[in-house]
Amino acid sequence: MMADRKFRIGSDRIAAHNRAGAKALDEDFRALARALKRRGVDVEAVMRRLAAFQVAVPSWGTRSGGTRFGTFDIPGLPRDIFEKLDDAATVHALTGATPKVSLHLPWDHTDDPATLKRYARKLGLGFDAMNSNTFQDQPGQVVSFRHGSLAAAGRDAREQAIAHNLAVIEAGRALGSKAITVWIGDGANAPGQMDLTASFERYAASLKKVHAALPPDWTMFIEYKPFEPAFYYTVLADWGSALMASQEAGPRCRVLVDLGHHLPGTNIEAIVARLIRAGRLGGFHLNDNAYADDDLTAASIAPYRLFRIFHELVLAGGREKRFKPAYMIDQSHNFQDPLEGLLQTVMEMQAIWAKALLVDHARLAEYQDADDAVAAEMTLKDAFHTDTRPLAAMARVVAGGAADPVAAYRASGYRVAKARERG
Ligand code: PSV
Ligand code: MN
Repeated sequence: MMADRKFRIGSDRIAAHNRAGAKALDEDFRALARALKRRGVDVEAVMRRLAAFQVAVPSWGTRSGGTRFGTFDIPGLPRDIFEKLDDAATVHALTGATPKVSLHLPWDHTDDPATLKRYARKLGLGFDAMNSNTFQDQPGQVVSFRHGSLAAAGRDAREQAIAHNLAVIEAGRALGSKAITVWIGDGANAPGQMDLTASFERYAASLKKVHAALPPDWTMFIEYKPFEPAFYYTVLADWGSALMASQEAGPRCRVLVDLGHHLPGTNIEAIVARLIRAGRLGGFHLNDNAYADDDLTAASIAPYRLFRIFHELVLAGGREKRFKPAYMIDQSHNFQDPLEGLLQTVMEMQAIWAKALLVDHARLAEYQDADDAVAAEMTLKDAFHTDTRPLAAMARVVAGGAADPVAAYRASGYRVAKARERG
């Protein structure tokens, strides 16, 4: 691997970008910090907590995503998992907030995990949750998942799906990952096709076997989704089923909330609050949706919804110091350069996390106790309407990233250089 011959966005280039915008950022940051101090905000504490906010990049998010009608690749996309790591490292260099990558097997399979781990370490990256895939058949697969995987009526399919998840855990162990995310597409397209009770029991029993194989310091996440590919009935369709399944599977099985996996109008922050209450919130797949599982860029459609979810998480973090859900991006870029989509997402996330950190909890609680709906809502809105972008930009600069990652990325000519390198 000729790591050093590859084009990279180095710290000198990022520093030059930051120098060019330093005066303007400094002015904006100071003005905002003054206004926030007047509101009683401890700006240093907000900056510390903002700096601690990290999110994992999905390996599959570095390539063009698509729809079931196809993908449209741009020149210079990564060709293998090593090049995907190069791109993930670029996102981290520019944001300072994405030190981990989430892999999906078998898409990212390697016969040589030790080399991959070394390569990642050299890039300053680690591995977040491993994702298994029993929602597609792979070439040469012995039993088809056509009629289901972990919940299949056929024992052979179930055992094969369990074995795949165990293999994913082993692969992740070799890389230093600490979690596995399991999403299944099992379900039915016709009423009567599947026994609703037996299918759930089979799923929970399979999960229990995967849970039993977790290394002691591992967690597993299960991801629910209301429909697609099973349009009439999905075995793990909602958070209630996911909570039940996680409780049956074992103490280290947690529920993962993929923001796109909700029907329009669902109050996701209330789901998040309930899962926290049950001690079963594992983490997030961040993205956005207008209709269904659209995999749009996080906060592109509903930034206020993301803010309300983050607000619940900030509150939970205040109550329980060890509360640490996993944040992972799960989105698919059809029209954008995927790296620009990822950079834009991290910028949005940091700005909205900063807004959530600005909520005046004491005042909010007073208004809630006084049943003052208007004042309570305005307290949330005070935080939401604050333009926190200077805080986020400053946090990135302090972390060695770029004040404006998308602008720095565009100016670097990264994709053109990669098109030349990668063919
Ligand atoms: C399913 O829609 C999902 O959200 C799961 O996380 C998958 O693993 C991922 O998308 C990959 O396409
Ligand atoms: Mn997902």
